[in-house]
Amino acid sequence: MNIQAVLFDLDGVITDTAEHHFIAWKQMAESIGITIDREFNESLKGISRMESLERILVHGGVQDKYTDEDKARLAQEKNDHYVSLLSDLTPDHTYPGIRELLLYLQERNIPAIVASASKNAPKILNSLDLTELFKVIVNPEGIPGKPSPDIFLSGAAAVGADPAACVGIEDAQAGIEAIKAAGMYAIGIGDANLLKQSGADVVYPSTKEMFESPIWKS
Ligand code: B16
Ligand code: MG
Repeated sequence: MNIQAVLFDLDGVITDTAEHHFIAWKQMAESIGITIDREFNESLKGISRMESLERILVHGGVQDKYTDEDKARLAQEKNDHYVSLLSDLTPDHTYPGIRELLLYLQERNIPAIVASASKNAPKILNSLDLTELFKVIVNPEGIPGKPSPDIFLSGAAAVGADPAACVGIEDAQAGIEAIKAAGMYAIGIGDANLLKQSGADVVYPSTKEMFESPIWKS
């Protein structure tokens, strides 16, 4: 495959912020009497902030109790807490093989793109000292979230790449579905059973094995 661009999910692929999201959502949920656990948190991976809040309200059986204004305030509270937890993030928190893969792509003039649902992506990339290695960071504002293909299609369009010649990398089922709906080759990171169900073309247990894969040389 002659790769024209590589699109990276952020949370769960470039670094591990799922735990930070979990701590912040758990505290917000508890403040309105809802308990969430790590298993439930799995269903929030790759899902936008407001959609995550909706899922938590449904989980607590209170989806009709809050106005749009209340929801905006709850999401803001969660995000303020989440951002405060991110202050300990350093380049050492980058997953193994990611910086090496980005340098490898840069040497070959293959654009690397961030296709994340997170509005905090620019902040996180700065903390990891990775901003310069990406050609484009897709702004998810106003774009339909994963599993819709839009975030990935928008990233490919920004560098004029043919989606069929793009590779997408994701840790979440919704993200793999989005990559496949965009017509791209999908690399999953994590649970092979789960991610293959969503259509992943290949799955690696971690980013370390992904970087060592012959896939980049083909
Ligand atoms: P924010 P990804 C996603 O990032 C996270 O997996 C998901 O848990 C989070 O709710 C979403 O970003 C929005 O993040 O609240 O920072 O805008 O996996 O698409 O990189
Ligand atoms: Mg992710």
